Amino acid sequence: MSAVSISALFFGCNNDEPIGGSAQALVVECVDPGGEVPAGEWVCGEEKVVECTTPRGAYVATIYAELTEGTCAEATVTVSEEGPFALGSHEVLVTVEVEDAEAGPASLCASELVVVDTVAPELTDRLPELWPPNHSFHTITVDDCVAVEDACDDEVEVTFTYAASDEPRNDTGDGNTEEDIVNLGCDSVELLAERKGNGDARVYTLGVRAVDAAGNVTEGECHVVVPHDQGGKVPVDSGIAYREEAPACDGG
Ligand SMILES: [Ca+2]
Ligand SMILES: [Ca+2]
Ligand SMILES: [Ca+2]
Repeated sequence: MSAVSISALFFGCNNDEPIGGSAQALVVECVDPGGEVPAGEWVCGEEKVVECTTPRGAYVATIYAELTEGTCAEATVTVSEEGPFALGSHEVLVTVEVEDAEAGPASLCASELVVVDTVAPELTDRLPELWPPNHSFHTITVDDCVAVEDACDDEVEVTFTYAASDEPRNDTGDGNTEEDIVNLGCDSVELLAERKGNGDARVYTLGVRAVDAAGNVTEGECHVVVPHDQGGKVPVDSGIAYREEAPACDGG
């Protein structure tokens, strides 16, 4: 009559820190009174500014803290936070506890750590294709059109700024439609799958603007191609024939 529970087989693997050298906890190195700190290292009491390297912030390896009395051999120093340190300002405190002393841990020093993101997002054109050229509308989102990378922010805001075509609205050999770019919004647009039968492929150009949490902006563009045929002919961007502006977008 014994029931064996196997519900505990799943044990919390929710560690989503990047694997590798950058994901390390902040460690405090004790320095005897009057001792030397390696050049260029962060010393407790000084402010430090670091670049954000993951969506969780920055990792800092070591802070050096100099004792005011006693020796490191008989003291234990600890740091108030191990990181990662999110974008913004942090006060890092170092406390010291001396072996066999009556008193408990005492505050030794404090430093301000400022995590900044100075690098704008990177955009990569995904170059989606519309096929067949049967004069039907396709909804293209910013995600369909462009890939965004930012070391610090994994929720970069990306919006369309304009949409353009390298073929006129209505020309020879492209059917007889007047509206080829419709419902241009902040994050999607509808584009007509058509091209001139006597042309070199239609290339729609979509202006995109990416803004990360720190306010760094990248302006770029991506392209949606309606090939001339499926024979592998390289699509030619013949330059902008006309262009529609996107509405102003919040935060964009
Ligand atoms: Ca950034
Ligand atoms: Ca047309
Ligand atoms: Ca063309």
